[in-house]
Amino acid sequence: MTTKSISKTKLRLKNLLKSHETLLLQKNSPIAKYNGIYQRYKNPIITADHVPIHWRYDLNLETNPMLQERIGVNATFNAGAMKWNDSYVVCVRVEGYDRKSFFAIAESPNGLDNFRFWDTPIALPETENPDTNVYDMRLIAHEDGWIYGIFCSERKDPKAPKGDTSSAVASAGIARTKDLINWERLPDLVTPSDQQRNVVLHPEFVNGKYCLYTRPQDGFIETGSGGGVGIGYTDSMEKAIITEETVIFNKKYHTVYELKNGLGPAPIKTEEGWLHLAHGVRNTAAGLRYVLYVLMTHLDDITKVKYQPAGYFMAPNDEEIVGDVSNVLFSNGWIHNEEDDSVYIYYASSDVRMHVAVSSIAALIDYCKNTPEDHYRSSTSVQSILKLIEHNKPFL
Ligand code: M1P
Repeated sequence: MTTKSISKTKLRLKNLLKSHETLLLQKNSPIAKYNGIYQRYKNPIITADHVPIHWRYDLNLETNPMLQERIGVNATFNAGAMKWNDSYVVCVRVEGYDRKSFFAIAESPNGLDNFRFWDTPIALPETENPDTNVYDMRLIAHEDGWIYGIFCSERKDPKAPKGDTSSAVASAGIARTKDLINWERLPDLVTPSDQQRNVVLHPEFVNGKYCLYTRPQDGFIETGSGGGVGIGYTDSMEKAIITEETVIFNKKYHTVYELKNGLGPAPIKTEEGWLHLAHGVRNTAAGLRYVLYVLMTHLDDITKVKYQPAGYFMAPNDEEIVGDVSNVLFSNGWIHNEEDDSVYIYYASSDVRMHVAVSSIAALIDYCKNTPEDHYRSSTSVQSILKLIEHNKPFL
């Protein structure tokens, strides 16, 4: 290397570090459009470019004279979330160029911008049956005092015929921590279903048992005769076994959750009921479309839906529509700020980047109680509009 090229590389490194810092310090702001329910923000809060430079580059110009990126990051999405010592943390699914996902915590002082990854990604212990891929961790601060991370653990299907390099088995992996740094891996959840994804732990004991929301499925992608959001109970998380799984939120013909659905983050307790955020999937000529929807269950019977507004709560918008898996919104993290009752909804678009939208408990309760339900026919949808028009007559 000539002296000229070395100084050019040093300048490239300086600029790389500078532009990374500028990205991390970028302020976020609300977009102009507001529907009275939630406020979207302009910038994605975390992208692949937010991942620390020293996780991707060898910074020693003697061993990396061309300053090549050694380990590429493809996407940062589907993050669990929680409040942590007055700041906001998200447990991000970071996916490398090699298609493997892992988890990493990023922290922000205000939950809206300046998210910065902690020093190192999470070194998640494996079980004796190593995961090929892990993703979509829900963070749940359970009343037993542990923070649980429930995630999808994917392994090649041992029953796949020779030459089938795609068939996989999804199970619910379980880990727990007290500091979000040191994680204890527990055995995967055992359920009556062949496969599980989108499993969520209810934050409180129910009749002295741990309660898990499940998503039974027959195959890896298709839920098949399974599907819907199920519920089951276990005495212990150290050996979590559900023997009976009951579907409580069904998939249904001609809805936004016709093909499949799955719970997002752990529900939030309000005076009116448990607020749930879920994703619904339907098929289109352009492929699957994932949207977010909201529902509320009863405080005294968490298996019963109290309110379920018709249709979607959020759908992919403008630039959110395009990505590795286009037309997807997915959320597995939200934070309730008890001080002002705001709710920060962390969602990913098209399996690529993370965003935030801000709502409040009052707005979500109002949305649940006052948005008409789906009565499953065009004619009943028109009836809902006619009722609103009639109600509005004195105000026109
Ligand atoms: O690609 C969209 C989503 O697909 C899966 O979700 P589900 O199991 O509900 O179909 C998951 O792989 C998720 O990570 C992904 O965002």
